[in-house]
Amino acid sequence: MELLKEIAQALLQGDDERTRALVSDAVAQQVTAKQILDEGLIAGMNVVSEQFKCQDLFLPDVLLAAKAMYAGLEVIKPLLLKEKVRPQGRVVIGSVQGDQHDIGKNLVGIMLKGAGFEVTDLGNDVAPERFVEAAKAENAQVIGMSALLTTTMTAMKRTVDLLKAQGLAGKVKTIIGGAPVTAEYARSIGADAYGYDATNAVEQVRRLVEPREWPSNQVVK
Ligand code: B1M
Repeated sequence: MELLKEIAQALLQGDDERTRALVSDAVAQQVTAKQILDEGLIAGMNVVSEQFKCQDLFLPDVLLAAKAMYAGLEVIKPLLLKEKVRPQGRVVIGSVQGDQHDIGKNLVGIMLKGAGFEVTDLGNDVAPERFVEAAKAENAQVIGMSALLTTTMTAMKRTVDLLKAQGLAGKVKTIIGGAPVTAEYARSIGADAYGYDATNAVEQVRRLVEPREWPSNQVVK
């Protein structure tokens, strides 16, 4: 759809005002929030990623693109939250230590809230100790960790290990995700689940909090 391509283009140009306006137009034209997200905003961010990788774009351009992404997200957030139902469980989320990327993590938070979960968002650069302390303080069933850098992924293992060391493995479940993260990696560090996108993260968290027993190392893609 032409309008979705225009949204991706506006994001690529780092034009937050135009992104916001085009996303509002799309909403007015009854395009679903999911389609706007997947085929407009995320599609645009994927092109940003490609161009950043081959140095056609530089860090300031990526920052502007992120700002435009947030402008668009602001418009569709109420729609993504609309189906909120009774509380399903409590989840603590954050981007792992050393990681400043928070767009994907925020999307996961929005989708979880939309699905009826109570979410405590610890922000970014979250140390393993903070994840574990917050899960205990909030009585959360699940810790959700996001990482976008291969260098920060290792902090996920440190959180899983810390839970084990405190005898909380299996009581507080873990789900991990982010561009460099895979189901295989989740399995290898003993995380309970892997989410390949924000919608899938909700499905996985639902599995984790279901009253029936799931094997603690179950990773389902
Ligand atoms: Co950076 N960055 N960045 N960046 N950045 C990447 C990740 C990179 C792949 C770009 C590239 O080279 N093509 C590369 C990483 C290379 C690597 O490690 N292999 C990179 C780099 C190198 C860096 C810096 C080191 C650059 C520098 O300073 N020289 C630096 C690091 C800063 C730090 O964190 N310490 C840096 C900085 C930045 C900005 C600040 C400019 C900005 C972030 C702004 C922000 O987040 N507020 C930024 C951006 C925007 C990107 C790219 C272009 C886009 C990321 C994004 O928001 N995507 C990114 C390229 C890429 O990812 N391919 C890149 C959209 C978002 C919706 O997708 O976050 O993947 P994503 O989330 C998805 C899924 O992964 C999943 O659901 C979401 C979709 O529904 N998901 C989960 C995410 N978390 C989940 C958790 C779950 C489940 C699913 O369960 C809990």
